[in-house]
Amino acid sequence: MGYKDLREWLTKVAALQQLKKINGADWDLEMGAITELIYRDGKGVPPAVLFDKVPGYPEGFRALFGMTCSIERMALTLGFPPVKNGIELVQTYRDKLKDFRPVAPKTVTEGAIFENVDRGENVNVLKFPAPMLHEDDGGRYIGTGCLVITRDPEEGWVNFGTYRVMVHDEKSVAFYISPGKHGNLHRRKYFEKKEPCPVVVCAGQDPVLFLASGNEVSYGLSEYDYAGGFKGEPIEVVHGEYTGLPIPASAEIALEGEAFYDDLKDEGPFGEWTGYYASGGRPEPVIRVKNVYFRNDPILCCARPGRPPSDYLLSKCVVKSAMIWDELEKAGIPNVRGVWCHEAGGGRMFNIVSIEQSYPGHSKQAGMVASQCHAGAYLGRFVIVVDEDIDPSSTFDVLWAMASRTDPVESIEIIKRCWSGPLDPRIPVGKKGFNSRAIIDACRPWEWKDKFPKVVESSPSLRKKVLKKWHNVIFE
Ligand SMILES: Cc1cc2nc3c(=O)[nH]c(=O)nc-3n(C[C@H](O)[C@H](O)[C@H](O)COP(=O)(O)O)c2cc1C
Ligand SMILES: [Mn+2]
Repeated sequence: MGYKDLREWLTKVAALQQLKKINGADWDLEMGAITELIYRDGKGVPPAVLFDKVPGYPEGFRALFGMTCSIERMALTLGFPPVKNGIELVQTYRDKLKDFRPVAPKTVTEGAIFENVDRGENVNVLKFPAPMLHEDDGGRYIGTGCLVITRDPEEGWVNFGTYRVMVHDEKSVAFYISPGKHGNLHRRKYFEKKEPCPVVVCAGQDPVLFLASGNEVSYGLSEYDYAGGFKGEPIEVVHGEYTGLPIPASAEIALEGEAFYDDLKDEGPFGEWTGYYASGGRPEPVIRVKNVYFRNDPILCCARPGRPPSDYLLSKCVVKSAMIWDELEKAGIPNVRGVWCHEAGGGRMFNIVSIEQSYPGHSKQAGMVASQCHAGAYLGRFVIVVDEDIDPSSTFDVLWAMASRTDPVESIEIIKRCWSGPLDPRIPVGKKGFNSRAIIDACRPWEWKDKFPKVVESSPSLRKKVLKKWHNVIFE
């Protein structure tokens, strides 16, 4: 792999000229708004943004946004050769998943994460510049680009997921995990037995861990093993003193503690990935923090969800696209030519699958599975299936196929009572849980696809001939 830890990774990102350092921005709304402006209004490839000299904090206590949110930074993170565009990155990721071999983590006795340890009375999670990200947030969020690590009390496997973590006070934080997520399933098992749920929030780490954490790795497979498979070597871990949970040895910041079933406090509202404050504020379990570990000059990893595009969405869309493609193939669906989860849908609500139609019902099958497989099921909305001549990552082409190849009464299938959750902006407050899906078959109808009107465009040979003669005039 091309880098050892987040710090080496940052050096490589600086060499790619994709690291922007900003000194003096305030944790209170400025870091968030600056990141939003860069990602929504900036020109060119948006950089990773490293904030330092945060007012009220020692120099060196930094916050990093937009880690993996460019094609080049993703390829670097995943150890891929340079690729041209998003769809090629999806293809490369999917190729990797085809004969994927997870690699279990390796326990080591020392790690940079133990450079500083605060225990008990000395715990103060606000010693890090946790940002107030959006104006209507219920508090400062120390966990957004984070890993929330838990162990299944019955099955023994370790999961981590990116679940938002809000600061209540110096020694307690809230964590919000949507129903059905693995961390939620683990937590429930402790809570049902009225036992404390041990948990570690890792709030700065190798970006490859963040990619594994924020996307749907299969139930029962530890994200450590998954990330190790991408790294091609075991992730080195140390074990927390209080929980025994594995923590990345080179992590920047880790909070260790436990949650109880009846210890709840309001969490949220929080600006969410759909672009809305949908889940509001509601009581959620509190983590009582027992120990804090951090490196010298620690880097807090952040993500700022909000109205798209935002600073982590591209990477989410690429990974989700590859995962859905992989699950389609594993479900036995042949001739998938591409998958793209559009950023406007937050990588979940507007997903496109392109296939080479091979038998009657093929397109419906692809759409149904894409809407219900593990990577595609949570909070989905639309799945659009297109023919192989449509680039699923080209919004224009997808809309053209929808506009011209569908007959709405025949082409749209609705599935009811699917997996959604409190973050769904279209479900009224108090009724959150299920939503419906539209599977839009925007392929030429199978029965007469060969007789479907011919597309009006110059033949490749005519294009080539004309381009050869007129290239300079056309593109001068
Ligand atoms: C930046 C970011 C923030 C996220 N915040 C949350 C969250 O607060 N709660 C949640 O349930 N999922 C959140 N997710 C989605 C989960 O990380 C994702 O569904 C992941 O697959 C969960 O891990 P699991 O599959 O092991 O449950 C977030 C993802 C990202 C990338
Ligand atoms: Mn998981």
